[in-house]
Parts: sequence; structure tokens; C-alpha cells
Amino acid sequence: MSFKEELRTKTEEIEKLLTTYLPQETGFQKTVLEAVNYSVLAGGKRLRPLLMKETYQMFGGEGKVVEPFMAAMEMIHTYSLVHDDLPAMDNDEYRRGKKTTHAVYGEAMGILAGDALLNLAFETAAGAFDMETSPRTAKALQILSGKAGIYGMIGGQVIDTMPEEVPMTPEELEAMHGMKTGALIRASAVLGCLAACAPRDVILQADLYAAKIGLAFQIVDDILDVTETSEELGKSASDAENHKTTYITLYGVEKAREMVRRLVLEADLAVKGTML
Ligand code: GRG
Repeated sequence: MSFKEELRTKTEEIEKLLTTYLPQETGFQKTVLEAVNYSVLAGGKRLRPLLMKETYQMFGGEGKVVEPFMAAMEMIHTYSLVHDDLPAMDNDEYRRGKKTTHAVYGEAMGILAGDALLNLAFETAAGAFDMETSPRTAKALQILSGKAGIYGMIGGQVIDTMPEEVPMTPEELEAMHGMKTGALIRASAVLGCLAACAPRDVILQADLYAAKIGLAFQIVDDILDVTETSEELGKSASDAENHKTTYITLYGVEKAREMVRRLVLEADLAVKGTML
């Protein structure tokens, strides 16, 4: 099977799994349930649950205990996008080539669908205790909540949302993305290893690997922001139009591409380190 075919098959498996954790669209709160399902099923690469499952299997994980965490991670990621698109934040009308949740269901329902997804994520992840009651499951829950929180993704979003009076320094930009984008990507790799009972030094290497690809992912996002059209990207707003500091404003496209190549090499070395 080619890489592309394998990726498609694995992505489809994850989508199937996700649907088993999504709510039925019934009851007086039906509208928000529809908005939740619309948001989760509106496409997406499913990178985080994929990474979690890959690290889980790579280190010998065989059961299903990772599955509630995979679904919870994608729910948290989806809530973050739904809220990021809101009028109070980026005010985006399109994502993944489709109307954003608030553009379809209205702003109030967009806020509530995000809130609902965040709660559903933890309810789902806590379901792992029905399969396995171990300190490791509790630790995984702690990592998930921490990395999604004020010292992780939300913290990064706060920095991103604050008005930029002066351009950010490279250190500030990296710290912001490390939290905003990197935290969930790192948590995905770490939780997969943890659920598979991988030893501590392996978890640390997997964390390093994910930190490198997380940063590369963000730099590529900045490159695409200036090299692709809105139609190609399937989303409307552009950081350049918003006058934000990016890897492009700091380094230019060529240097940014070079940074991506270096980070990918470093990530490769880190993952090889897990196999020593
Ligand atoms: C609202 C608390 C809160 C947080 C929002 C991640 C985030 C924080 C906002 C997204 C802004 C953004 C476009 C960041 C660039 C990198 C990124 C995380 C892109 C979206 O992730 P993908 O490419 O999305 O994995 P798909 O569509 O594949 O699910």
C-alpha cells in the first residue's frame, strides 16, 4: 500500500471511530447537537488522533484504551477551531472549504457547540476508566486537560489574541506556537506512548519528535498563508492581512522553508532515538 493509500485508510478508520462517540441529534437541545456533529464531521486531516494511534501501536499498544483519548483529542481540536473562527476571534466564514460553525448556526450556537465539545471531550476521555483503572489513565487525563488549558493551547491563543503593539521576537513567536499548536500535537504523541506503557525515556523522545513536527507544521501554515489562495486553502482570513508576526514576516519564505527542512530532520532523529 502506498503512503497516501495507507493514510486514507487510517483516516477513514479514525472518522468511523469518531462517529461512535458523537451525540444523537435528538432532544430539545437538538440544534447544538447538530452544530457539534457538523463541526466534527466537516473534514480535517485527523492528525492528532492519527499520531496518537501511531505512537500507541509503535510501542506495543494493542487494546482499545487509547480510543477514548483519540476521540477526545479531536473534539478538543475541533472546539478550538470553532471558537477560533468566532467573530470575537478570527471571524472566519470558511474553514476546510465549508462554512464555519457560527456562519451556519449563528454566533451563540457556535460558542455553545465549542463548549459542548470541550465537555464531551472530557466525558469521553474519562470513559477510558471503564476499560482500565490505572494511574496511567489518570495521568493521561491530567496531561490532556493541562495541554488543552491555560499553560497549553488556551495560553497560546491568549497570546495570539492580544494586540501586537510591537512585532513579536522569534522567541515569543515560538513560545506562542509551542502552546497554541504544539501542545495538542505533543500531547497526542505522549498519550499514545503512555497508553501503550512505553518507558519514560521513549515518551520524552516522542514528545521531542512531536514538538519538532508541531513547529514545522506551524511554519508550513505560515508559508501556505502567503503562497496559496483562500480557495486553495479553503479558509478566508490571512495573517498577513491581519498584520501579525509570522515566520514569514520574521524570516521570509525561503528561510522559513529551510527551517521546516531542518525541523523535519531533527524530528526524524528524535524518533530514531525512541528505537535505540
Ligand atoms: C480558541 C482556545 C482556542 C484555541 C484555538 C489551534 C488554535 C487555537 C487555533 C487555530 C488557528 C490556526 C489556523 C493555527 C494554525 C495551525 C493549525 C492548528 C491549523 C489547524 O489544524 P489542522 O491543520 O486542522 O490539523 P484540520 O482542518 O486538519 O483539522
